[in-house]
Amino acid sequence: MREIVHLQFGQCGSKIGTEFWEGLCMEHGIGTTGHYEGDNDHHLERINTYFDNVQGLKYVPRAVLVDLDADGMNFLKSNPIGQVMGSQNLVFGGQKTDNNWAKGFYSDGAEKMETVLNVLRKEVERCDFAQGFQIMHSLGGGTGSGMGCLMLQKLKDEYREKVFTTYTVFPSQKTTYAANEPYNVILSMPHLIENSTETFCIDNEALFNNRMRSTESPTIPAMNKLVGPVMCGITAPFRFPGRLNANLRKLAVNLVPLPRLHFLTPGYAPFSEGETQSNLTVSQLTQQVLDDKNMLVSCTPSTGKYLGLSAIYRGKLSQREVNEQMYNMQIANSTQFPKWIPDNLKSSVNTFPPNGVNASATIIANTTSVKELFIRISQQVTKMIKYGSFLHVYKKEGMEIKEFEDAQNSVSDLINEYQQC
Ligand SMILES: Nc1nc2c(ncn2[C@@H]2O[C@H](COP(=O)(O)OP(=O)(O)O)[C@@H](O)[C@H]2O)c(=O)[nH]1
Ligand SMILES: [Mg+2]
Repeated sequence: MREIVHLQFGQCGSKIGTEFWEGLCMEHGIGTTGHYEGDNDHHLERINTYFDNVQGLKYVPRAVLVDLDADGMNFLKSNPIGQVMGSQNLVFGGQKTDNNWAKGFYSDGAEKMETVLNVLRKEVERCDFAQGFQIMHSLGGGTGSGMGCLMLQKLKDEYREKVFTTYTVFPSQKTTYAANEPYNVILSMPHLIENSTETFCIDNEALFNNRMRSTESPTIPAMNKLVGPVMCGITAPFRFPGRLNANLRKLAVNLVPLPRLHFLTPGYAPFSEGETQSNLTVSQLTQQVLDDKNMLVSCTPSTGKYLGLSAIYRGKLSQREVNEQMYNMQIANSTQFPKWIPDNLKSSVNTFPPNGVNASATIIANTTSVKELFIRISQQVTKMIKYGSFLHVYKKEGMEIKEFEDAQNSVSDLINEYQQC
């Protein structure tokens, strides 16, 4: 069995991690005590990808949960998923990272890293053959961003041949937001560019805009509810039988033709529940899932190019119909598919349905229009650096302005590389 080891960092990591594990427990018939309560052979066939079976009795998420302050722990305690988690895999501290990347990367986070690595090594040793790691975190704060990046570096040093995946939340000025967040993002980016194999981008701006269409004041918990089904959709091929993206490595082969350009934009349909959304046809799902409004990044793939595109349909749908829809879509949008990457559109049907609806579609797009996200962040940083605002917070931790400039240059290079495709 090729296992995946999950790590989550900081407040946002804890919260989207909870959405992920709740979704997985439901889809695999695991109850709040960790016991199997389902009645479908597919539930357990590949459950070892994400769960350890403890003495044939219980299923425990292969997850390491880290936070430098008490936020993550408090949230976990207040949530039924907390009971399913292995208690020896929780690493929580009493510090505050004050939304400061330097504290996560250089000081408080670095001090806790050996403890985290010890927990992690035990998890890896328990695996038959771990295929790789997934990190869930945000880039706006201090723990998820700074310590998440340090973790990625340590993983790469120690487990060179594995696949490193991140589910990365980018901040938006439309949601809870501290003024220095763009700095934390920009400082993280060189690490993600160099050390992540595939990064699933989750942009709070897109989540906010999506929720704005159904409510006047979207809340973070409501936004998080959008993320759970998407992560379940992305990982469904790792967990249930199917033809596409059967593991992390194959996903990278299908979607990442140039190693640095691995910032993937997920899309999903249907985002809303209810009778009319529960039984969508292949044609309706295809139309919705490729709509710019259904993307988890605030960008316009309809004007960009696809370096790769995977479409994962779930439910009792016809593979033939999916192939036809995808073929027609590619013909109609041929300018979006560069000729130098043949065969870069892949689709498959996983007959096992998702939670709550009879059918869904998830896309993972390696679209050049993701550069719009990096341009947005980079422009915010440029303005701040010009006036030197908040830099003293980082200087106090021993950082120098050069590190900010290097990070900005690295993001500019990335934007240029997307532009040249
Ligand atoms: N989508 C989403 N964003 C969050 C959540 N919690 C915090 N954030 C965002 O993450 C950033 C703050 O990072 P946080 O995770 O609180 O910091 P950390 O605990 O130091 O890693 C801000 O941009 C918040 O808007 C969450 O539950 N969901
Ligand atoms: Mg925190």
